[in-house]
Amino acid sequence: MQNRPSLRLHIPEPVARPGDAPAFDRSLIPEPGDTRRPETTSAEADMRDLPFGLVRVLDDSGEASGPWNPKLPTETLLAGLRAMLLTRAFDERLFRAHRQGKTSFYMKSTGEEAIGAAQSLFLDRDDMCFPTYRVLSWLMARNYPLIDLCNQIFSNEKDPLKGRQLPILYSARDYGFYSLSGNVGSRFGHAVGWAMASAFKGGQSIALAYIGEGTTAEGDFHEALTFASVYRAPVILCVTNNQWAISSFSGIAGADETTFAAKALAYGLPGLRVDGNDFLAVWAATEWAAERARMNLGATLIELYTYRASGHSTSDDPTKYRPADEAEAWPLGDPVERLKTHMIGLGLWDEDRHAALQAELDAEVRAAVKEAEAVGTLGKSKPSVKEMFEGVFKDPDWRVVEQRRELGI
Ligand SMILES: Cc1ncc(C[n+]2csc(CCOP(=O)(O)OP(=O)(O)O)c2C)c(N)n1
Repeated sequence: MQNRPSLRLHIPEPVARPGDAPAFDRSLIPEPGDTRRPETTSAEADMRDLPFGLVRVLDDSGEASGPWNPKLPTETLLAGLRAMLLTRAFDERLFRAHRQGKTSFYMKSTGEEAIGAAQSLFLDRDDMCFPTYRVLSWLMARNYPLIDLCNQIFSNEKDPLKGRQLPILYSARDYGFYSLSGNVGSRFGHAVGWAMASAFKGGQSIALAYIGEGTTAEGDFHEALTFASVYRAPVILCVTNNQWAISSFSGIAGADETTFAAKALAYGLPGLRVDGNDFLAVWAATEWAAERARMNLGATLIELYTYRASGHSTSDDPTKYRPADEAEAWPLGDPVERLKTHMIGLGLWDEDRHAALQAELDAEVRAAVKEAEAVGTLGKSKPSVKEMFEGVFKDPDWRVVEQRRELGI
């Protein structure tokens, strides 16, 4: 007994804190071409190495290579670049609108724009995405009206959701964008259930869901994987590993022990680890997983390896918990710059056209913000109170009827 060591807990700590030099482990980043692309019909047991590789297409100089190269046509590359640039322009302007008191809350997706853009452009209109608050680029890629986003962000009379959601928790069924659930883990279960229903009805549509790496520590993640695996649900389950869950680093959710893609192994699902800052790699991995889902081969877990370049939200100050220059040190760069460099390298794009597109998109955002401001910003205009009673209950409860009567509306 006496020779036994005292028991102790292991508390994971990030390698770098404010004031330290940023440090990322490059051993987790193989070169494009190093990670094989198995046939989509392969058995899960024959691809258990994939969760420890990294699907990459673009190298550090912006050249595309390797077995995952989706060889996209020019118009798709352009559509992707446009969606990402529009997301960034919108994020910058609306973040500032929060600082000016025009909205109560905002969240940016800086550094993660390739994910929603590629997946939105790739999937069919009848498929359904169960989003997080950091995939605005999904809506941008499908040309969701900017004015509707702005009206919701300003919580004004024309808010399309009538004040029932937080400013950036959008809902756009016609754009394949399911109502954004503020309870972070729940979307995985919703997506699996939706996919199971699609298969149960003998349909053709598949689902895609996002969860942050921090949220994989919640039970919802594991319940969803169990159902997805057992019933071979046609769903693509994406873990966006952006290194931070507000101020908790990814190690708190288990990143030091294994990869998030490797969580798939315990459920007998294929797991892909993918460079989330590479538009082409995200596209290729999604294509692979979608093909399996459509062939009734079931779900795939995709870890999108990326970095949250901005704060978590307008309520967060990341300089309190991580080095200020950590985003610049992210070894997989910036998704917009990488696609731009790739297109310039192919002779499809140049700096002048890039600057002109940025200016055009910024003007579009400015115009939408102006139009929404004319309706009203936070507190200056509100959805009508009577909206509160409408569209919720098919047969309103007597208390609701009574409350409405008391208000005289
Ligand atoms: C069930 C639940 N618990 C806690 C929260 C508060 N919350 C909102 S975002 C967040 C962090 C999520 O981190 P992660 O899953 O890594 O996603 P990221 O924001 O980094 O994309 C938390 C704890 C919530 N919205 N829902």
